[in-house]
Amino acid sequence: ISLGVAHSHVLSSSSPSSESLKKTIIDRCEAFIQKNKSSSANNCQKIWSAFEQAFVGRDPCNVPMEAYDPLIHTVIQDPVCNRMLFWSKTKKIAHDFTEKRDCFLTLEDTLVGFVMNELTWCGKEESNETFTTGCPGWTDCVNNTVRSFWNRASAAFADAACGDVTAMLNGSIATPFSPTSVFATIEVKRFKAAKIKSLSVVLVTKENEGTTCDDPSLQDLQKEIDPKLKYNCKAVPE
Ligand code: AVW
Repeated sequence: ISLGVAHSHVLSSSSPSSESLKKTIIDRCEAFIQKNKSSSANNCQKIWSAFEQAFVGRDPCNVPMEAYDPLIHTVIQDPVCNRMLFWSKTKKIAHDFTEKRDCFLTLEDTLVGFVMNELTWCGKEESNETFTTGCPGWTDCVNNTVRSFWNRASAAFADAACGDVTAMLNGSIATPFSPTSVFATIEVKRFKAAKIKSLSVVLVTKENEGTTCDDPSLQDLQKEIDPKLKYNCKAVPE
């Protein structure tokens, strides 16, 4: 069965210079489709065009997440019920885990997430060019090119969530459910009780230290979700 999953250890992901962003994106897109036959209905050239129109010629601090709607609508992606893994402040450990276990899938294991992972890009007003340096950072302005992309892609990933959903959170920090994270501000808010049966939090902890499943921020998470959705939390040593 083709699972629609690609992992970074099997596919190369070179880092681009400004002229080759297009090449990097198309190469990654084609490599993904090669490995994930269920994605073969996608056209990488069309995906590039839809991506590019979101930010080229725009002030890089004034790209709302909706600018990526055409991109999200262009990508054909099967939902993968029961196997979706959300994460917050656990980027490395969550991806180390999904690399080893083909059953779970993060946003970065889907086509758009895989293609844009770790890239920086932006445009400029009154210019046709694409830049990969000198772009605003994550917190420099709210509607920056890169952050709006991840907000939009995360929204689409959460919209598609179904069955039993898992979230890997960091038990070594004071607030594992951080109210300013993408997980809290975008993803949890989009979880639909009609499609999702349960949310399982995996709280990654250092042996016998850090926060527990009783943490107040996790109680906030429980309050945020629809009461029809089953909630459970398990502390797991790293
Ligand atoms: P995260 P999220 N400066 O670990 O819940 C620079 O907080 O937000 O997890 N880069 C930043 C900043 C910042 N202040 N904040 C976030 N980032 C970037 C998509 C950075 O690349 C997946 F579906 C960091 O590694 C997960 O379920 C990344 O955003 C969820 O959203 C994640 O920050 C993870 O987002």
